[in-house]
Amino acid sequence: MNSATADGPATQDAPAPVTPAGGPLPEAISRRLQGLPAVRVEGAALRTVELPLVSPFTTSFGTQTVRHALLLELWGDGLRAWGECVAETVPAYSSETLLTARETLRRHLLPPVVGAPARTVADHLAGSAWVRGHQMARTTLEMALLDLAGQAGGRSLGQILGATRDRVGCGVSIGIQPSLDATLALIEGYLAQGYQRIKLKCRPGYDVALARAVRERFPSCPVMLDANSAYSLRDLETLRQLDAYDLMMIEQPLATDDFVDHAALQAAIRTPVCLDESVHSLAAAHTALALRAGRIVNLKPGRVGGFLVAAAIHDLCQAHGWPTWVGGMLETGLGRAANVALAGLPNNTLPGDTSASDRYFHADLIPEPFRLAPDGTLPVPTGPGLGVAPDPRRLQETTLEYEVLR
Ligand code: OSB
Ligand code: MG
Repeated sequence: MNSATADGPATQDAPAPVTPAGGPLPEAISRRLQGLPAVRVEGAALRTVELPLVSPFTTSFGTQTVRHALLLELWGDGLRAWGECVAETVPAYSSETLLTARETLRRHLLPPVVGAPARTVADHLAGSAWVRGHQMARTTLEMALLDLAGQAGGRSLGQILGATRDRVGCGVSIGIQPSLDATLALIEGYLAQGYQRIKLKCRPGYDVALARAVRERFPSCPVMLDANSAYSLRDLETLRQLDAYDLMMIEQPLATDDFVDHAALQAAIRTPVCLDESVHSLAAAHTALALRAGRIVNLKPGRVGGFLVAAAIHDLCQAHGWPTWVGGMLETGLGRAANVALAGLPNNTLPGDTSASDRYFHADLIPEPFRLAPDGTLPVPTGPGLGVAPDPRRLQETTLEYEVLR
């Protein structure tokens, strides 16, 4: 059945809700949700905030100077909860954008939740389980629901997800710089702050000389590269040359869907391949493991459709002996708090892209920014839910758009 609506062309009716909990959830997810109370969502608001970055961030697909983030605020039973969407303004890292995420949330993900009777997180999410893709939008809703239910039940996100440590080791992701000297100077500064590993963005033509220069200057520093899909197997000779520099790993050298090529590459080089973009679901993680398309997985909740799916991928990788670590998408303190909670899980044995607030912003959204300890760690938040909330004044200063949904 098709119907024309005021705010768009003919649209299909939404499929009947999947009941009662979207079919059987993977055990790794249902186990984590056990014991969380049902929650009522009385209202929701979407807001776009703008935070200037401390310095431009350049990857193989472009340069960012500000972080625009979509925040979801839910309230109910006297509580207020937050979700952060990691989609960017352009569909370069993934096919989602702030606009597709916003539209998916307001048209499809939020209507089954806002104003519904008290429900468990699983049952709230089941109302939109039919939505295909839009992982970043779905993660935003899941994050806010976990914050709400965590607050209602007195459990931190780390406890819900199964964190086993109270501090997590942190690395830092350095964008492509105008010169090698600029890169070396940045590395020196971050190492002095305590960061446990350095990730360098690379691209064809800015790779072997970069690795060589860094190795010469910092012989024993844990270093890795992130190509954001800039190579193909035609570049095998270049990628092979990187083996000489004792890199911890090379992240996402090939295209998102190139599992077979990643497997061929991993068989041809010594440097461990770490998958980022490729692992966009639990099934994709299965594919990567079965094909040996790498040896390490970067866990990003927004990319896989939620913190619970990310935790399930964590467990799967653990069972296969692949280390995992938690990536980042230049999150504000809200998303950072959630990422740090996920990073507390036991198989996250490598330092994550969970850097301190001042790596990204002069002023974060949360009143107490994340500060790096001299040993290169951040504390896993212990308060119920996310354990953090935005500072109202900072919200006001950074908000570009605000919309209440009822
Ligand atoms: O590929 O890991 C990536 C930031 C935006 C989009 C993609 C990536 C990144 C980073 C930054 O590398 C990680 C961070 O948040 O510090
Ligand atoms: Mg990456």
